[in-house]
Amino acid sequence: TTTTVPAEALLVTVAPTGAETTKADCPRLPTTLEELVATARECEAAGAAMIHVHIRDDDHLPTLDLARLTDTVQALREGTDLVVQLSTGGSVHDPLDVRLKVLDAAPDSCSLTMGTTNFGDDVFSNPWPFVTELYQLSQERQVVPEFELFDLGHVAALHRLLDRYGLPYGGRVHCDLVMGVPGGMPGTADALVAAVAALPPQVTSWSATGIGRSTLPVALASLSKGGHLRVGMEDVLTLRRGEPVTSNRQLVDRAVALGGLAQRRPMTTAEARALLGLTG
Ligand code: KMH
Ligand code: ZN
Repeated sequence: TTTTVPAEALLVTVAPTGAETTKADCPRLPTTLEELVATARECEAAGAAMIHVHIRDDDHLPTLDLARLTDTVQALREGTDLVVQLSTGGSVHDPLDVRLKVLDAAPDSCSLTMGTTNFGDDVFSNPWPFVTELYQLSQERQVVPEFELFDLGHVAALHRLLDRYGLPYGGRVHCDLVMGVPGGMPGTADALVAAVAALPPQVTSWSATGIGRSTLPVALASLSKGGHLRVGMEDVLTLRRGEPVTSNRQLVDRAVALGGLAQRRPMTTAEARALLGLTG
């Protein structure tokens, strides 16, 4: 049977952990496998259909350890029906060769950032040869990429990639606008409209996330333009000034509520798989 995805269906992706926040600064950040699976289950029940995963080691520090990644994919598949997307971005300190190895953990999807960007005081390195190697590896391994676009230049690079290397595994093209990173495009409705207008014609779906205080303007702009939403403690740690996020579920609940105002209802995991071209 084929699942069709109606326009009112809203993909909510949860990015619960990230690589930047410390457990000491944010004790509620899910950093252990148990915490991650519990968060994933709660967020699925609240309406998320995909999870964007960064993992931590026993000291709660970011890691791309392959055995841990493999266990994580398995645990999330056992505990949830979410589409499992592993980050290939890792942290700004992860070497490119280690980031390529993430695909050995055989996730459903992987993030694929379309260019180098200043990232606060650091540099998030994504040279063109790395982007093309990771892309071709994702095609070989049958992993669906989510193209992460931090800047309008990344949108231009996506045109170039798709024109030269063809469509991703699954035949759909899904991207995520990551806005409001210091060094990337600002988290404003104007920037979102410009980026969406510039997307390549092959793009079949897109979401957006605004970092920090840009989370609400970006979410509202995305809904206005018919886009999907990514939310989570990777991207924002306060619900409003002075009120810390205490669980990823709060952010998924808020995304679902905003979607409801825009007459969008959360997409099922089956619809998310259809959206992304994940058949089996
Ligand atoms: N942690 C950032 C340096 C991704 O997951 O692919 C990169 C990042 C993007 O979060
Ligand atoms: Zn990430």
